[in-house]
Amino acid sequence: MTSATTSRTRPAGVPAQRSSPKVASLRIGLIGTGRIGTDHIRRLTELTAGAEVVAVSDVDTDRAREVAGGLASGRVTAGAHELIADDDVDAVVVSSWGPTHEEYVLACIAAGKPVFCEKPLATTQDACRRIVEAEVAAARRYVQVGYMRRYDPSYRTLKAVVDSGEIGAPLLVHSGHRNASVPGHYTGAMTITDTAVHDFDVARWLLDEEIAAVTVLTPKRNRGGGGDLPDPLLILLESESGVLVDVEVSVNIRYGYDIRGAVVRETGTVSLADGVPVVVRSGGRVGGPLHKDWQPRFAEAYDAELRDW
Ligand code: NAD
Ligand code: ISE
Repeated sequence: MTSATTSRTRPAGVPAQRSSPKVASLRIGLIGTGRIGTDHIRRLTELTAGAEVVAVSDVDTDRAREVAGGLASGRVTAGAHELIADDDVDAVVVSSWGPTHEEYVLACIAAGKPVFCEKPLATTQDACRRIVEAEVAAARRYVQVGYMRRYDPSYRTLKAVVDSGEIGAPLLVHSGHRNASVPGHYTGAMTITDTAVHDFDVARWLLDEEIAAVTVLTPKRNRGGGGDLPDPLLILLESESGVLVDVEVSVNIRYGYDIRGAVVRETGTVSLADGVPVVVRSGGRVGGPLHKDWQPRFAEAYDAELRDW
């Protein structure tokens, strides 16, 4: 296999890998060394026992080289398929752009390698189905999708109350997904495939049932947002048993990153606490700092999901 050994200069933001010898580490290859990919490398190298990142790949080869330079023994492979086929790679993280996921996840299943795939699993229904069918045909669980909300302490507490049955059966779920802004390459379709997918996953997980019907409403557009983006969106999901889930997606709301969740049940409600880490009372006002984006809001959840994988 062709590989390019890289400079050992560690760029800003790329962690130093522990150099102490490890016993029987899982050797991980990572495809897509962008924002979350780099953060996952930090998690795997600094926070996850028994894991080692040994190879990386990215179409932006300069970026991949820069990231590999910060790893104790990581290298850049000639391409993503070479990384998946590499005998020194036991398992793969796919953190490249959504439309690339299907090809890489299918290749991992074909190679018999477990894969942690960032959401979305794929960007079309047919592509997702092909992956599910390939995994079923392989008769083994190979794929975990990066739905980190399932590992978030506040969502887990919400689910524990739902599961306890304490306040009756669920009737309605309210889900609010507000992003301060989104990157320039973000498209209208991504409001569903990149953002609302988290709310769809949470609905299925909280209710423990499938979604039977979906309606997407496009209200008056946010004038301050990104050009033609349908922003905000209101999505109505209907579960098999008739629970209604409303999802507000806002992708340019500017005031901060604000994730909301509430379940209305027969004799009470349960909600995520208001998304501020601390409450400040000052100058005749009460409030607090909001997270600026998903990275700090779900930091603990990302750590926990990778450890679990
Ligand atoms: P990013 O643009 O910072 O990084 C993506 C990287 O993928 C880039 O370096 C790009 O060069 C690389 N890439 C593109 N096409 C490729 C290909 N064919 N082969 C190899 N590399 C390729 O984006 P990001 O924010 O890090 O997002 C990456 C993925 O992670 C997306 O699927 C996104 O939805 C997901 N994500 C999930 C969360 C979450 O909360 N779970 C948060 C952010 C991003
Ligand atoms: C991003 O890719 C994520 O997954 C974040 O969790 C989400 O809030 C954001 O909308 C996506 O673009």
